[in-house]
Amino acid sequence: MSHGFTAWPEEFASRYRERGYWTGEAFPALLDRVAAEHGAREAVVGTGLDGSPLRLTYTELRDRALRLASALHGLGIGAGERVVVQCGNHPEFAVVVFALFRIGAVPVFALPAHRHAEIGHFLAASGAVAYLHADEENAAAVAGRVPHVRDIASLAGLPPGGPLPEPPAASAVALFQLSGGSTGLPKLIPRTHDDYAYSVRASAEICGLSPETVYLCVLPAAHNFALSSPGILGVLHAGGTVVLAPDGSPDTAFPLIAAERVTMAALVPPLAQVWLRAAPASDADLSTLDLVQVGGARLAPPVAERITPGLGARLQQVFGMAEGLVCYTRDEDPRELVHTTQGRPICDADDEVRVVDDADRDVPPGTEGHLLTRGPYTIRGYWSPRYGDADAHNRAAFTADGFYRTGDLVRRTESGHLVVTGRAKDQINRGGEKIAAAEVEQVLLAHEAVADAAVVSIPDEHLGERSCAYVVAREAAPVKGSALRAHVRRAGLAAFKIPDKVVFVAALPRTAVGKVDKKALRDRHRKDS
Ligand code: OOB
Repeated sequence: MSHGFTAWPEEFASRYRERGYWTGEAFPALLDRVAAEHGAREAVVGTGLDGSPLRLTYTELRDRALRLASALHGLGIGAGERVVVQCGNHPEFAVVVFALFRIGAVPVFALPAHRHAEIGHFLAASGAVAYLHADEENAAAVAGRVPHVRDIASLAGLPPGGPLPEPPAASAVALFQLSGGSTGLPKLIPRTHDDYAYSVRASAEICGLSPETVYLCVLPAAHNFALSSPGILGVLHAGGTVVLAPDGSPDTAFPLIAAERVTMAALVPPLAQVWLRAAPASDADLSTLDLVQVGGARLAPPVAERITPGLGARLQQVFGMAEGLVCYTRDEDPRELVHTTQGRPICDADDEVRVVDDADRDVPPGTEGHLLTRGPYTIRGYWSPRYGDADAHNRAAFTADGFYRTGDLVRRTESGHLVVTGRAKDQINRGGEKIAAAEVEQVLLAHEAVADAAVVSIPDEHLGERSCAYVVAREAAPVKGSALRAHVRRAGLAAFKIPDKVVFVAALPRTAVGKVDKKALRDRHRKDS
């Protein structure tokens, strides 16, 4: 498992241990600790995979996780082996995750929206031994490609598999998150117990979580924001209650807030706007809601200003990434900063942030530049045993001294807060859902009628950005935009990656060095609309 994993240099690892960020407590020990402390309190609440209400106390969560751990161990799934997990927002999600943690197997967190092309890629790229799913269609499409394809709902029926192995070391890789991607297929992001647990504990503290916290999880549970910032794991660390909602619509979420006396929720900006529009007309009691986190995509300051008056809760902006760095606005920040910045990093002393120009030279505060970062919970390389540490992608995505090139353009205020001003990576942020332009372009180019294609972001009032495919058609084969959209769907990609708009052009604009000029395409869209 260490094969393909880029470790922190020893000098950094020992500093992170000395300073107490890496405590040596792996997630199985965390669950034991909270089960001992808060045993009878409710840990996870929601609709079970069978459609009926399911409420698990800390003791029940621990017991179910241990039972499933034994069963999975009995199937022959062992330490260090990868398991692609795709589960909606159900209490069983937490059971599966802690079961895998306990036997040292490493979940690869697919999102519910992912379809068979993506799942197939995750299975192959991670060398997974199992796919645990809640989606028959995907399962059928990848059947036979891995030893174990199992419906999560059926796991409870597995026989116990004997005594459990030793729990994993905290320095081991605990899980894989997926990159939003900019160069084709999503990359695997290895997160260790030590580094992930630090980000979870520190986030829980920054957000003031306690056993009284009732967290409504409306974003996909497996996404880094909902899982760890502080998310599900942060709330469980603090002894609070996680309420898993199947979706974030006011019709679903507001009654849950009232019934469960929810104190906190995490939203992407488009959802925050939907909640703001729905709140005045709703008769649900939202008065327990105390903290609303908004992140994943740019929150416009005028919307930010409306959160507290409109929802009766404090606002916290969250700017994070699955690769590591997470920034929060703080309670003590002046309102102006909470409304106009995306916060500052978790770790004052050791989240190192550089803002640089195109030649990697630091720019002065207040000037826009590329955000580079390294620190106690930011990876030093994407994972791939096939490429190893010298992988060309890693050489492009990290500096020689280990800073991650986030691809975000930011400006740093004198106070150390970051304002996200743009993006250098070739990605579309569709209301928090990330689309690598190259991944969709490759699928479009595979269509017989397509000679050339470029996917760019276009502004959207509701989602912030949507995707637009500029397509050069082969003359001999006339084709419609709708046919190309259907082609992307048939290729087995998540629905959010289907181009929102298709525009046919005679040729794509090129830069002096012959690359597609995406800025010219975005400018052109602005002029045409
Ligand atoms: C979160 O993680 P990812 O991996 O899905 O996406 C990371 C990217 C960032 O590099 C940035 O481009 C964008 O999403 N982003 C934001 C943002 N938060 C994320 N852009 C502007 N404003 C924000 N507040 O999206 C994520 C992970 C953990 C916590 C929160 C979000």
